[in-house]
Amino acid sequence: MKDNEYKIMLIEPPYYRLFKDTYSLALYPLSLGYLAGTIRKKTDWSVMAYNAEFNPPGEAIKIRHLTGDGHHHYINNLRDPSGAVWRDIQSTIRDYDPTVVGISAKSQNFASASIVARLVKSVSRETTVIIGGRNSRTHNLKRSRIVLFIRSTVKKYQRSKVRFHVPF
Ligand code: B12
Repeated sequence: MKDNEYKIMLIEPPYYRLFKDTYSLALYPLSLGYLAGTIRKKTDWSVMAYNAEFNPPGEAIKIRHLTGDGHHHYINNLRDPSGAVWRDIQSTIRDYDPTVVGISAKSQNFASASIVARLVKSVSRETTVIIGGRNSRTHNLKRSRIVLFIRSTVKKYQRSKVRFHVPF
């Protein structure tokens, strides 16, 4: 870790983008906005909110694609973490070089969130990974070696005054 330089990267994992690289969430993820705002207000950490579900130019999502070829793309992307979408995400993580990564997990993107966590660890094993969000508790994260819960992270980085309100 670099001296006195704490950086947190908040990631919205890809979901529709795994069906087709030009499918996109062309919106600022509200969860990351709230978290980034709180971190900026209460700490001196640098924060980057990274919407990995966004990849311009976007195009309208077609149900026919989601249930046809798109579904195969989705499955293949989950099976092969060396695909273009993952390489793009990995290089963004590498460029920012975060101390901590927070990943926002929902039911639909949980498998993707797990791959993103592994990508973080492939860039640097030193980086702490936190998974939070709507559905982070319904999966058995305790057994996962890549995940440290927010509580232990807050303890570890207590001097940075990071505080999150997560209902564990
Ligand atoms: C707005 C919304 C959308 C918007 C998003 C707009 C945007 N700019 O972000 C749109 C319309 C795009 C959308 C789409 C979808 N959505 Co939606 N959406 C919502 C909704 C109504 C609010 C989410 C929100 O922004 N809340 C406000 C933020 C501030 O709260 P939050 O996300 O919960 O985040 C807080 C905590 O969870 C936590 N947190 C979140 N991430 C992290 C990460 C870390 C590290 C930590 C520590 C904490 C943390 O801290 C945040 C701040 O307090 C919820 C229902 C709800 N009432 O929550 C459904 C919901 C999240 N959506 C859902 C679904 C299924 C979808 C779609 C798959 C629907 C579809 N079939 O297409 C798509 C997926 C899109 C995608 N690309 O991934 C489900 C997810 C199911 C689940 N339990 O996980 C929900 C819960 C609705 C439901 N009850 O079914 N959605």
